Amino acid sequence: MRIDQVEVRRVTLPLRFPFETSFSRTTTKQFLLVSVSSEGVSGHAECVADADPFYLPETNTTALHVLRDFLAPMAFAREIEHPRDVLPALSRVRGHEMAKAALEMAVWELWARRDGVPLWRLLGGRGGEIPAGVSVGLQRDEAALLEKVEAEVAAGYRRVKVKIKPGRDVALVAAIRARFPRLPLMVDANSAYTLADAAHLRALDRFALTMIEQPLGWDDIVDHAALQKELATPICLDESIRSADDARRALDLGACRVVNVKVGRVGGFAGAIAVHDVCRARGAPVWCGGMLESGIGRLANVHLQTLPGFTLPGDTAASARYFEEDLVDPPVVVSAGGGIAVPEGPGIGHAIVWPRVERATDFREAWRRP
Ligand code: OSB
Ligand code: MG
Repeated sequence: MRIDQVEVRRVTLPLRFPFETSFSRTTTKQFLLVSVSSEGVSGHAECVADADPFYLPETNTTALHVLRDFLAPMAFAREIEHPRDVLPALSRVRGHEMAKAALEMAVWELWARRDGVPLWRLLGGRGGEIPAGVSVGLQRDEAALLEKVEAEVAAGYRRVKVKIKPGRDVALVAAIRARFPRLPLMVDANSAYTLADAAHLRALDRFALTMIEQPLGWDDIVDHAALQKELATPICLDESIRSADDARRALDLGACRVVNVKVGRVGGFAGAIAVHDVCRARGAPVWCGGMLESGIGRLANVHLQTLPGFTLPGDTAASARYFEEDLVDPPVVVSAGGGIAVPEGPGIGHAIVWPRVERATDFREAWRRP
């Protein structure tokens, strides 16, 4: 297959509720939507870069630049035998995993549509249902946090993750645990601590958390290995894992016992499958993270987590938690039992509502194969 055209739109969607982490407070979701076409068939994928470089270094602007000036030309230059060949074909570009992933995932989506199969089939997963977990941002105070957790538990989510940062950690976790003694509960610090906080973080060990996500530096694995020796609670790495090699090094060094897989953070589906395989071979569970995606990226995450190593609920929640109106129809919904149905239709499996995409688009650019 040869790619005829790559089109990028910049899309802005208001979030129903601000999402606050240790590194920022987000009120609108702005992302690039990448579409690739070949012989009249198109595939679509959402880039998980943000407007700012506060989670990882890429931004929507760097992703646009790298896609236009490097990745699209490299992709045009090749005959693609299988979507798994796209990521290796882009390896001359160092880093920029989110930009690579958007292009790569769009090719997988195109391929699945062309073959008339759901993405999960192409990825090697299975149909049915996946368990849903939820990520709760920092709230105004303890009462607001407890109310939020209560609502998510009532909605059926099978595991709750709460964001923490220094000064807003141990006491909040103690309060949630007192109210929900058996809830599968974890915390995510988004790199808000240092190794000097080891004794403080050890205070979390008494709450039977399933894990603590990315407590230390966004690009660190060495300090995490030292911290894991001090903690009974398993460490899960997010930001630090940008390839299967990163996952191998982190697990072999003892820097974590669990890995959060975000397709966009590891260069696309091929990267995500490779991370999954490395972890599975080492007996380490993986789960699928989230980036406040619209339904397009959200459904890609649903398909990914049908692979067998995804043994824990991820951060894939219902569209309605984020958006008044999602870009896909039907939106992603969570059943009373906390399950998300895996689509059976071709590609991501739900229809993209193009008039809504057009209304939310403030910029677009397209490049054709020379
Ligand atoms: O660290 O997992 C994270 C959102 C944006 C950036 C980083 C993270 C998150 C989340 C939200 O935790 C997950 C979601 O609900 O999509
Ligand atoms: Mg995280």
